[in-house]
Parts: sequence; C-alpha cells; structure tokens
Amino acid sequence: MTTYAAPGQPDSLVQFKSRYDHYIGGEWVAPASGQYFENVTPVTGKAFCEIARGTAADIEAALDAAHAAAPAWGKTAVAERAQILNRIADRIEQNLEMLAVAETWDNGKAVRETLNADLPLAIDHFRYFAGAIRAQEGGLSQIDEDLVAYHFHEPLGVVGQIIPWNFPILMATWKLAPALAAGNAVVIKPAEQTPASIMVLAELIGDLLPAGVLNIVNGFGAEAGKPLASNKRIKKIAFTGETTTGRLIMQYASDNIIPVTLELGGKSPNIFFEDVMAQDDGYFDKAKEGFTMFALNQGEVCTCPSRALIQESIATDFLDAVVERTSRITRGNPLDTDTMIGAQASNDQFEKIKSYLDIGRQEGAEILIGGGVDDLGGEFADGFYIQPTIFRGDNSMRIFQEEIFGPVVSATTFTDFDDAIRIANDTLYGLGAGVWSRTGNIAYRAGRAIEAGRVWVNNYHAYPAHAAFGGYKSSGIGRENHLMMLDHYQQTKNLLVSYRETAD
Ligand code: TXE
Repeated sequence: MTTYAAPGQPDSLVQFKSRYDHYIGGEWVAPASGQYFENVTPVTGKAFCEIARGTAADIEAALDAAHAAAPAWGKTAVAERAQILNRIADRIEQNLEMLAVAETWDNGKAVRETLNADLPLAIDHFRYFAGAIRAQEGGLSQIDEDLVAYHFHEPLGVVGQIIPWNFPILMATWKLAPALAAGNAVVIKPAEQTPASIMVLAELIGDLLPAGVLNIVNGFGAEAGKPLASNKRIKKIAFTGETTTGRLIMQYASDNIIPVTLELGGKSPNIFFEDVMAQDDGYFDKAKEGFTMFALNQGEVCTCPSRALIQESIATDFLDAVVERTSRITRGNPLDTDTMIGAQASNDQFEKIKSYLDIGRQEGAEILIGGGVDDLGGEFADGFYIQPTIFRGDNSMRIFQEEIFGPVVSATTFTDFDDAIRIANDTLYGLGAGVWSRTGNIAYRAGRAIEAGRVWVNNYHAYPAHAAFGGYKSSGIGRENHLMMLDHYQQTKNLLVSYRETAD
C-alpha cells in the first residue's frame, strides 16, 4: 500500500500553483475580466487554488490563437503530427504518478483508479490516434475509363470542445487526441468543478505542440461554455455532459450549421441471467465484480451500471452475494492505493446524490446496503463521501429512471428473456449496458436487443481506444474512440477529374 502525500505537503508529487490563468496561444493569459474562482478538492472540501473565470472575450482570444495556428497544423505531415501525439503520450507516461495524484486531488476519485485507469487509458488514446492517422487512407473511385473521383480527408479547422468533471484528463484526451491527429486546432473548456488537473497537463505537454493548436479556457457553462459552443468561428462542437445541456449545445450548433457530437447521460441496465449462479466458481466471482462496477469512479460515469436486472429465480441469493461483495469496497483516503471509492466530485453532486437517497426511500425502495453519507472524519470530515448503496425496487421509480451519478444501484428482477429486454429498454437513455450469461446464445441475443451504443458482454467498464463508444436515444449523437472518430473531425474533399482529352 502507498499513501501519496496530499498536494500542498512538502513531499507531495504535485505542487499546484495558487492561481491558474487560461492557456492561450502557448502562453498563460490572465482572464479579460480579471476574475478568478476558487477550486475545491472534494477530498477535504477545502479550496486549493484559483482559476481564471473565462468569458466571451477569453473565448475570442483563444479562437484568434487557434485560427492563427490551424492552417499550418492542418498541413503538417501526418507522420509529424503522429510523432507529436506519441511524445505527448510519453510525457504523460513519464509523469503518470504526478498526474494521477493531481487528478485525484482535483476530482476526488481514488488514486488507485487514476494510476491504473484514467492515466494509462489517456496515454493509450494518444498512441492509438497517432497510429490511426498514419494508417488512414483516402479513396479513389474509377467512375469510368476517363473519370476519376478522389476523396481526401481534410481537417475541419478550428473546433470547440466542452468536457465534464468525471474524468477530467481522460475526457479531454478522448476529444483532443482525434481532433489533433486529424489536423485541427482546438479550444477546450474544462468543467468548472475540475479545472486544475488539465492545467497541470498543459504545463507538462504545452511545449510539444505549436502555439495555438491547443487552447484551454476555464470558466462556467453560461459564461465561457456558451460563447464557445455558439461561436460562429468554430467548425464543430464536441460536448460531454448532461442531456439538458446537450440539447442547448445542439441548438447553438444548428444556428451555425456545424456538426455536433454529444455524449450525454445514461441509466445503464446490467442484466444477470440465472445461469450466472449455476456454479459458485470464477465466472460467478467475475459477475459479482461486474455488478460492483456501479461504484467505480463513485458512480460518476455516464455508463454507470445503475440499474441491475436479476432473474427472479436467483434474486435472493444473488443479492445476498453482491451485498456481501459491496460491503468489502474499501473506503478511506483517496490518495491511499488500497482505497477503492473516493469522494464525489463536487458539493452539488454530493447534495444531488443525497436527495436521490431520500427519493428512493420515499418511493418505497428497500435499501440493501448503504443509503447515507460516509463520514470518514478527521481531515476528510468536510469531503464529499457517499456509501455504496444498493436499492431494491421497480423500474418505474425515479431512482431507476433518472441519472443519479453516484455509487447507487437500483436493482429489480425479471422473469424471462423478453421481460429482461423490456425493462432494459424502458428508459430514455441508451449509452451502455451489461449482459451476464454463461450461454453464448442468450448473451448474444440480449446484446443485440438492448437499445444502447455499447453493450458489455461478460465484462463491464472496459474502454479500449479501438472500440466505438456512444449513445442511442437521448444519450447522444456520434461516437468517441475507434478509427471512426476521425470522421467526426474531418471533412471529405472530392475531386472529380476528367482525363478525357476530347469533347465526345
Ligand atoms: O453538467 P453540465 P453538470 C450528468 C450527471 C450530473 C449532471 C449535471 O447526471 O449530475 O449531468 O452535471 C458546460 N453552454 N452528467 O451540471 O452542466 C459545463 O461548464 C455550454 C453526465 O456538471 O452538462 C461543463 O463544462 N457549455 C455526464 C459541461 O458543460 C455548458 C458528465 C458539463 O456540464 C453550458 C457530467 C452551456 N449552456 C454530468 N452549461 C456524462 N455524460 O458523462 C454547462 N456547460
């Protein structure tokens, strides 16, 4: 076990600056308004740095820098762009522990996850798109003997990106790596709840990119996000966040007639067919781990398996087993590598989850474990900690229909295959789902029948860079990860060339 020293302590791997300006045109730029806001660590609930409070003027300055940089970056040879992405990956890898501690402090999540998931996935993502862009080919269609259609991939130019607070560095990477690989210059706005770790990242990798290719403007949604998303000088907007915000983003984009990708909320079903308990063996242990994934990242994951659907014939024994497993989720200092669950990302989120714990009770759901805040005491007494909670109820309840975004799972039962699919699809959302069965045919048919962009079969919460990720229904538009992501950051130029030398 390792316990990392908290930022601010002399022996910490990270020393945050007391104040962060915007990162624009390769420089640290004070906000035009002169205003800053306090940034709090969820680990202790105490402020630890000030962050530039961006407004439309800062967004315009960032767009100026991006427009100045975009033409040359778009023409840079793909091998060179790929090399820069690989260098970014290497630099992150060399500083993995430092960034993991920074991310834990800014977001509250356990360092066990930032060390083993957030940062390694970010590194791999840059490497994946470095490779993907080099392997990308244009197209040629021979229309007839003399007429040829050439298809070229061209960057869009300057793109806007708005990210949430649940995986600050990884969500930035999911958007930056394909956009930069494809030759675009970027203006990105981090979430106001987690604005600091990405600035530490910018300090680390800023020198690897030409000035103006990456610009970061911090601030609030209405003050900095809207002026970016509705700006006429961007060629695309990519957004991850709440579904209601996503609707606004789409309206802004429709005014400008620009492409939009949206990665929004979810209420993902995790379905356990009766054969998971056919034997008490390694497979059943794996299924229990899959159930417990509801608490990963404190449940602050758009694909959180927040609805568990369990076949009626095994419900009692299965729930007993997963309650026992949940009781062994280790809680404590998020900077301790043994801790499995950290703090919720913000006080607002903490309050929202507590209100849903009350709603669940009022709706008559049974609490099988948890159901309250986790008082860790001492220096963590003002941090935002929630007990991993299992509710048992039915799919019509609000705790089954609304995104809680906390370590809370709502469990219910189904009778047979059709009943499972009916309940699974009885939701506005369609981002993720899980299916657990030893029977290949059941797992396959369920996976195909669920209306969700990503269905994990006999696993959950794996995010390889080369598997497409995105939502059906109200969970979004477009995909992230995978080669196909390049399409979202490029436009197609068709040259239709006649080689015929005569008029006939
Ligand atoms: O989201 P918002 P919030 C869900 C989750 C959570 C809820 C609210 O249920 O409890 O949303 O979180 C920027 N124009 N998810 O309020 O507001 C904002 O500054 C432009 C699921 O944080 O959508 C931030 O950078 N930008 C989700 C980003 O949008 C605007 C992850 C997300 O904030 C804006 C996060 C505007 N008008 C929350 N308003 C997921 N799918 O993973 C806000 N923003």
